Amino acid sequence: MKYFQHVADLGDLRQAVNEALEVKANRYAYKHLGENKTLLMIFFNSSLRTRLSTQKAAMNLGMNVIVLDVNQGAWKLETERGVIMDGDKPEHLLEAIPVMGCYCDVIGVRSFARFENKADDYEEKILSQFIKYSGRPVFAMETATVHPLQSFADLITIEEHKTVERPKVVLTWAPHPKALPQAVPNSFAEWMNAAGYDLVITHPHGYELDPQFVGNAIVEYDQDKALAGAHFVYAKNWSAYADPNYGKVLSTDRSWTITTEKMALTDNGYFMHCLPVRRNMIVSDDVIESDHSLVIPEAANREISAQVVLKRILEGLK
Ligand code: AN0
Ligand code: CP
Repeated sequence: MKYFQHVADLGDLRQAVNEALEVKANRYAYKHLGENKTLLMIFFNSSLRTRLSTQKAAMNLGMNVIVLDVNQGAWKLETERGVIMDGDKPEHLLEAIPVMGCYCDVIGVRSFARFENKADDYEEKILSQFIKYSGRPVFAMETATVHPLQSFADLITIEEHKTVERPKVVLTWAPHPKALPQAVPNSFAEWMNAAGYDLVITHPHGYELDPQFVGNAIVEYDQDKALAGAHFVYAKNWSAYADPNYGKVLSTDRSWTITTEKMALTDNGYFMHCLPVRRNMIVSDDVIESDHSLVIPEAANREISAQVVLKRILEGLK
């Protein structure tokens, strides 16, 4: 594997989940695979889980790791070609990327949607330049439109907890004070569709996601109806995708917050969220602290999803 952005990059998904469960049972079995190989993780945005879990995964494989926070200590980067660089940005991405490629064997990129230009975001302008100019395998650590390491970890978590072959999984929008990307819900929908689960997406009018990610999911605007009989409830806020409101907050309606009353509508369902989460906006204290909350197992599985991805990339280098 050379690039990791979409579920299809893994090939057979059943096989990938089995590989994840094997890695989880014996995570040091490949500790020589990454010897003398260097992972460079580039962060244009903040992170707790992605940074720690991906570094841990790389260390399990024997890799060396370099982490760069672009906004802390590096030169401020210009990303537009053709700009007269007489402003506050001393370096251009077009030099920075090949330079970064000189010092590593694999690159992970975190670069959120900027909400300045929908086409730039949905064409993955930043990630695609890393793919084009770094000369290295590149994987997404949440880019403008996707967060595949998270969705892979979520899939592993569901596989570990499901009690029926084809669970009902509900992706629900929940309120948040600031505009957040669509990357997490986009990928979650993509991966749940690929897994063949019974996927229902619920959100207020105006929060429709890009149809290429919604796929075969049922969209239900009544959250209570959507939650009925759910085995897994995946809450997440996102900003509007549809024009002319791209990147805007259209609602902060707290009747969409996941509470004990909402969870009572489900079939003894589990609560899921990628974290970080704002308590009592997205989810009540009681629900996130309940024995049916999977937020910590999901975070733990980030190490596993990253390790499978890095393992496959390293195998591709040989
Ligand atoms: C980010 C988001 O919603 O995409 C990262 C989630 C993993 N969340 C925030 O910026 C709070
Ligand atoms: N879930 C997730 O990716 O968390 P971080 O933003 O902390 O990496």
